[in-house]
Amino acid sequence: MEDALNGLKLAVDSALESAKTDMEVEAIEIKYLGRKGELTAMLKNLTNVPAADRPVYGAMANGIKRQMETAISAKRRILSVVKMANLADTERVDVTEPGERPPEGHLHVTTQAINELTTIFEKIGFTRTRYPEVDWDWYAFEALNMPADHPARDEWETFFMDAPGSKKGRMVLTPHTSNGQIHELEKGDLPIRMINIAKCYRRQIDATHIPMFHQIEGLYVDRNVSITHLRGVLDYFAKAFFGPDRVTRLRPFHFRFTEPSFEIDISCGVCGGTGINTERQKCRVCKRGWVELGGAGMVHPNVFKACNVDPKKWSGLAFGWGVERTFMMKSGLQIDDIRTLYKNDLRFLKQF
Ligand code: FA5
Repeated sequence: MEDALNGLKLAVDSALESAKTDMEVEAIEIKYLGRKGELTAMLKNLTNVPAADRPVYGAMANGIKRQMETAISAKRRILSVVKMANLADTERVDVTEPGERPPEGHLHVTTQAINELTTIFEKIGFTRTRYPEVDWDWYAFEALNMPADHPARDEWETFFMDAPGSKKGRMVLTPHTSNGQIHELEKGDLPIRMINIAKCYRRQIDATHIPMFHQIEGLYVDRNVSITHLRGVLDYFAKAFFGPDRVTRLRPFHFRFTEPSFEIDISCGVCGGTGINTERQKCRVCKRGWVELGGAGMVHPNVFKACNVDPKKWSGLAFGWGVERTFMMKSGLQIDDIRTLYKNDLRFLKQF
């Protein structure tokens, strides 16, 4: 028994000697000291030893067991010290190596267009303002010379809010940015050079209409503002946004809040304003060399009066158009469905 115990101790010592990893040490521990281990089996066999000898062999076996445990712990400590000492080589981190870049998004095309429009108009002294996108009837219609029940309101296909009204009428989701004109004039801080870029809502959806879109509204009020100024501003914009060879034209139109009123056309970027394409056929993009941009005109005297501004002293020009449509008209981009902008298709959006 004594030899057998010493033999086991020697076997453990030599196995530990050659062990190089924690896993190997663990395997040795299980082999000799585990529940089915060799020393454990010997301890169980003590029952076969004559009763008189049992205390001596029992003490001897437990002594060997403790020695083995001590040797195993010592080996574990050594391995851990060696591991720490080698860490600098095995797990070295080069802090100067470039890191991994997380995927980076970019601004949506509409936001890009809004930023570009803002910069263009700021260069000629316009300031961007913000007005509510849920507003009172007074600002969206009434003060814009569209009294209640006037048929002109039908053109705006408005969403009305299911909310209590006030002295200023019902609440609406703004169908255009022209409400900004009234807010600005009511402040009475003249002269005015403002642009209002905001979301608009109409009950419309097809290839050229969406229920939520953006408009840019411009208002310039000063002494002796004339249609010449309007033409100048629009031509400046057309060249800055679309390119140096683009020009605008004004077509007589009717808006309740401007007099005279116009629709603004811009020369077509695809056929160069000729209406004929490179294959000598009718241009598929434009109407005879021109594409429609938006509306404009000289501020109606009734609008001034509604805001307590004297139309005999002050005159003004106003213009407004859709941001999405303007972006789509940019040279070289032939997007044939406005809804493409909001489908969240990254293959499309990543191009811009
Ligand atoms: C107006 O909204 C006038 N407030 C513009 C104006 C301002 C005239 C100042 C005079 C002075 P209109 O309804 O035509 O006008 O809309 C202007 C532009 O908004 C359109 O040319 C188009 O570019 C854009 N637009 C209108 N409805 C939609 C829609 N459902 N989806 C996308 N764009 C739209």
